[in-house]
Amino acid sequence: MHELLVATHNRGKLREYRDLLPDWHILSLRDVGLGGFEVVETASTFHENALLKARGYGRASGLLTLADDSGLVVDVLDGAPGVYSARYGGAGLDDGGRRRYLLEQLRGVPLEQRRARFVCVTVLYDPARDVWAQAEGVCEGLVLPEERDEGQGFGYDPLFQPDGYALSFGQLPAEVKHAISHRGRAAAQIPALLKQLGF
Ligand code: ITT
Repeated sequence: MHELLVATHNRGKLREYRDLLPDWHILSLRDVGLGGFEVVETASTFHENALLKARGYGRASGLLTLADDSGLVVDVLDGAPGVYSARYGGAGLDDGGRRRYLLEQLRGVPLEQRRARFVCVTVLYDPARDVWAQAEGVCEGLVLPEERDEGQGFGYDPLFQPDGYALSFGQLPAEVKHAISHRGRAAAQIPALLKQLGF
């Protein structure tokens, strides 16, 4: 089995990549002794931040590395929280606090104006040759007026209802989320990315 470092401090993302890439021996940052190391996301696009993370953690580990930059883009908020999804509402909030903050920003906005999409950019980086390839996945839907959760998912999942479904990502089984999600769609392109990199 080939080894791949999934370079994230987000446990929800790590769990999803373990599901999405069953043929890989997935290593976490903690597994490789980088649990306390953080690449700072200084860029303003998903693509640039994903590349910063893939290169930073790839160089630090010397391993084939996957990094993911993702977030929720809400039309009526001019694209917020977007690349700032992990810091929305200020440092110090947890996932629940960020969801409450988002609901507050959308208070009184009718359902038909709550259009949003999850975006995920995945970068694979090979530090041995300093080469990388990237894929993007998008999932369209809307931000619900209240949380709907059955413990599935993480982050903004209890507030996001994908198009074509009457349940939130916090309620849908993981396999259903993976089949249609931004991350699932980006991960489906990983075989092509590996080919691009000459593996
Ligand atoms: P790493 O940078 O270490 O990977 P992070 O959580 O900071 O971890 P991002 O900068 O990419 O990652 O921020 C992503 C944000 O978007 C974060 O708040 C997530 O909770 C949220 N998010 C991304 N994908 C999601 C998903 O599938 N479901 C719910 N929320 C998601």
